Amino acid sequence: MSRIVKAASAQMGPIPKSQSRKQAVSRLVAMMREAKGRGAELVVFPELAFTTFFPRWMIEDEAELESYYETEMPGPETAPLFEESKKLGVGFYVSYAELVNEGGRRRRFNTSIIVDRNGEIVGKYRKVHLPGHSEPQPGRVHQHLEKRYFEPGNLGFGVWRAFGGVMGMCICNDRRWPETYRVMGLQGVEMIMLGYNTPFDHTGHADIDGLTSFHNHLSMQAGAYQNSTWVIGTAKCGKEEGSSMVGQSVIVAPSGEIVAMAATLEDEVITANCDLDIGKRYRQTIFDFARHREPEAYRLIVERKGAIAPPEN
Ligand code: CDV
Repeated sequence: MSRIVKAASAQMGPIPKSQSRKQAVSRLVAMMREAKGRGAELVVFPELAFTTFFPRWMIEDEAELESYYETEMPGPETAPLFEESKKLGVGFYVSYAELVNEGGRRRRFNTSIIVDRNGEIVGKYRKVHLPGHSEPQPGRVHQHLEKRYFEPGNLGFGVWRAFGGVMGMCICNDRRWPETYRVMGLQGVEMIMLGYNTPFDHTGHADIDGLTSFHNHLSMQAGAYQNSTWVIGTAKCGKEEGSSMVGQSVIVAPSGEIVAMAATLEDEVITANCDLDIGKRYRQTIFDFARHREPEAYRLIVERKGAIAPPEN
C-alpha cells in the first residue's frame, strides 16, 4: 500500500520592508487556501517568511532589530495562519526569527517549525549552518549578517512522525551540507522541508554566483537521492529591497528527480503527490545503510589512521 503525502511548496515573491506581518501572513493564508483547493495536506513556506530578509542590513538600533523577531509562536499577528491550518486541515512548515529567554539570557535563532493538520506545533528546529558574517563587509552592496543576528541552532537535526511518515526539516544554507541530510537519513527521514532566501550575489565571485540556480538544485537533488528522501525546498525570491534572490522552488523525489518546480519569481503554489514508499525502495536497495555503509572505515579516515597517506612507492 502506498503512502501518499499531498504536499505543496508555497513560494513567496519579495516582502518589502514596508510590508507588515499581517500582510505577509495574509499572503501565506491565501496560498494555503490555494494548496488546499488542489488537494494538499501539507504546505512548505520559505525561510523568515513573515518579514523582509533583514540580515542584508547592518541594524544598530536594538528596537528596530528586535521588531523582526517573534517572541511567541503563534503570536497575535501569526495566529491567523494557525487558525486557517486547523480550519482547512492543512499542516505547514514555516521559518521565522526567534527571540527567546533561555539559560538566563536573551537568545536569537533562525527557527522553523512543523505544524500538524490541527494547527498544533509538532516539531521545532534552529538553523545550524549560519552563512555570511558578523561584521559588515566593506564594498558589499548587500550585507549578509546572519552570524551577527543569530546563534547556531542548539536542537540538532531531529525527525518527527507526522503526516503518515517521518518528517525532517532544515533552513536555507543547511541544504548545501551533506551532514544535514545524512543525520536525518540515519534516523529514517522520509521528507525534508526547507525554506530559503538566496541572493544571486552571495559570494561576490562572479564564477560562483553565476551558478546560484544550479547549486540550489544540485544540493537538494543530491541530498534527496543519497538519503532516499523527498525534499521540498521553498524560496522567497525576486527583487526584495534591491537584492535579487533565486526562485525555482522544487519538490524533489527520492530518485533525485524534480517533480514540480515554480516558474515565477512571485507568490506561487506548486504541488505533488509524494509517495513515501518510493524512498523505502531506495533505502532497501542502493542506499541500504545497514548493509552498505562502512562506519568503521569512516572513523579511521576521520581519525587519520588510514586511507589518507599515499602508498610508499
Ligand atoms: N539565507 C541563507 O542561508 N542564504 C544562503 C546564502 C547566503 C549563501 C544560502 O545558502 O542560500
